[in-house]
Amino acid sequence: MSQPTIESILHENRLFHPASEFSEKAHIKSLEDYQRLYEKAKADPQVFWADLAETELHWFQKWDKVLDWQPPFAEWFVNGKLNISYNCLDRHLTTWRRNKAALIWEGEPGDSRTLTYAQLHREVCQFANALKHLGVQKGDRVGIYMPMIPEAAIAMLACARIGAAHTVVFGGFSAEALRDRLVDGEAKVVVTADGGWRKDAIVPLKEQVDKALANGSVPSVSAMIVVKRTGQDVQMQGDRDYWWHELQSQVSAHCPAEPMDSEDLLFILYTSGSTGKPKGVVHTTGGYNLYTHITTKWIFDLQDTDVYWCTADVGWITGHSYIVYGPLSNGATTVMYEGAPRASNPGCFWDVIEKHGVNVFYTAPTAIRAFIKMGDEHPKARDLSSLRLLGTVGEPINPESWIWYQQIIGGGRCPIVDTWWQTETGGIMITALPGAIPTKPGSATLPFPGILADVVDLDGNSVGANEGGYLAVRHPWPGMLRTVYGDPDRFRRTYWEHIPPKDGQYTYFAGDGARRDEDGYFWVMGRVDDVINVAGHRLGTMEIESALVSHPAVAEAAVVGKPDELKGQEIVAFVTLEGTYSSSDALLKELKQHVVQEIGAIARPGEIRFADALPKTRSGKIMRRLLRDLASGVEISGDTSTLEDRSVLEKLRQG
Ligand code: 6R9
Repeated sequence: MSQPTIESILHENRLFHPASEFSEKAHIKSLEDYQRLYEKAKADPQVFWADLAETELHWFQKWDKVLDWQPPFAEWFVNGKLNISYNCLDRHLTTWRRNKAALIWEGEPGDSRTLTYAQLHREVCQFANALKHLGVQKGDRVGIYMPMIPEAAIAMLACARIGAAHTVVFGGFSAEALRDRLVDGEAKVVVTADGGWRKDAIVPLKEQVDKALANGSVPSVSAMIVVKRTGQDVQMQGDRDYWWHELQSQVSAHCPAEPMDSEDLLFILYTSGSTGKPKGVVHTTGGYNLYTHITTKWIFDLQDTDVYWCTADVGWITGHSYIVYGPLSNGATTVMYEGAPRASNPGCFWDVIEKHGVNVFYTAPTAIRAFIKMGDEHPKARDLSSLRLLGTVGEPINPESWIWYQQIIGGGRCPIVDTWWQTETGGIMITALPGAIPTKPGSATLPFPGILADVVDLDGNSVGANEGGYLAVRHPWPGMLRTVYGDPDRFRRTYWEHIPPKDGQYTYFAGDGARRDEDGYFWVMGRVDDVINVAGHRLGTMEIESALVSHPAVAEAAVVGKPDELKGQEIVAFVTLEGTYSSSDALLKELKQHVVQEIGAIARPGEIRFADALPKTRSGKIMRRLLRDLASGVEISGDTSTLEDRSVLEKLRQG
């Protein structure tokens, strides 16, 4: 008998076709075009990727071998030489793009800057020389702990230019979280700022780095570089700390890009497990450059006149792949915004879209739900007519939020790409191609060409249509993580052994529950760790939450299981309400009944708790394991360093 999988209970039947005006101009124009690409890639992945590597990137030296697969370790474009900073900058300088805006930046207080490709190139070359001046060499690691300012991207590109690996730590993480990551990555230099703006307050970044480095606790770090952003007082330590602008003024703007081996380390990015220390996800140069380049081009359908905006933070993989590397490799104009959705300015995102005429907009369900809660009057008061394409990432998007995004932000005319991927995958894996693939609200739709995604049971067998199971990938792809930094065993255990290898065939285990419908569309049902087992039925979180969110009173919902003597587990739902509703017993009953109506009695929450806010990670994912402990009345265990706002948990505790 095969292992238990996950049951699917919610069905969504709406289907949206791309408009023909959109498809005609798109890179991939029809479902047939997509299918042709998909079949070609499936028949011979190596030829598919090699053709793209040849036409889309600049190589100093061509590879000898496309893929060397010693499962679970992959090498792509073996012995090829390239530099991702060259592909993102230098190659555009000999074209008309030289004076095109590469980066448009908006600060939270309303200041802004635009850097052309020529200007960005100059800044990057100078900072690369500054790093060299401080002794950074090819193969070293550099920590980046920055607000969302252009210098964050400049520092990343400068590291890549000289062959130093960066490890970006989200600017909202604590000094302890920063220290752990710097120690694990053995960083030689840390780049930071005096402070950064976040939700109308200044985050004292330099002070946090001082704490992280106190008492020699990170022996590898010999220098810190500080950008003056907020102008607040900071303590510069004479033999260790340098001002960014002073270094920049002392060095030359000439710095050729170092030819890197395709498999040289590009960056480490830490992703938190629910327990234990964070994993340093390792990405290398050639495969990552190609994968982020081509996914950006086809999924965001970038045209040369587009202004493209991804609202992620550079401390998250989405910022790495889809603010910095993917867009710049394509010669696009990428917007970077320092602010976050906040009550003091409920129209902040829409202002940026109007001001810069943003055409392609990529954000997260958590932001969409926050804006729904703030009210339609804010987007409606702005001119959003420049938008032609919308994207979402980070969590499953509830169908009702999808519809709001499509109607209120997209004016009913913009396709939505719901992009499923992970830090580990480097780039987007399952998504619509906007001119080609019809969309269904809540489904990430189909795999990107070259990605052999599947839904399997724990023996590795594909499950049938509409049966729930585990999201998995059957063949290596160029953007995949290469290992966990310093811990190849953990890499093997975490990703390649949940589904036992069979006859030398390794299957990548993503840790998400999913189903494929009769059209082959993927529906992600949430993290496998969050599955709730009610009387033998294994239920994903996404569907029950979506049923709750489809009630007009509900802004956000998170469901978890709590131990129950009879049923094994009982469903507990945490719910935040739309602005105009308030909690009552009648509403509570109504919500339970609503879930029963939408998906059936099996999913009826035993308990519903109203909350002001839900605990989330810095990238906006709901941290259900904390709610699970709360609901079960046990001490909260596991890592909480990635929690965005501790007071949310405190409030929930006090009930
Ligand atoms: C890019 C990113 C990865 C996890 C992933 C899944 C969830 C991301 C999603 C989605 C449903 C989508 N996830 N995108 N779930 N639909 N479109 O978010 O990376 O921070 O590593 O998180 O996020 O659970 O496994 P990361």
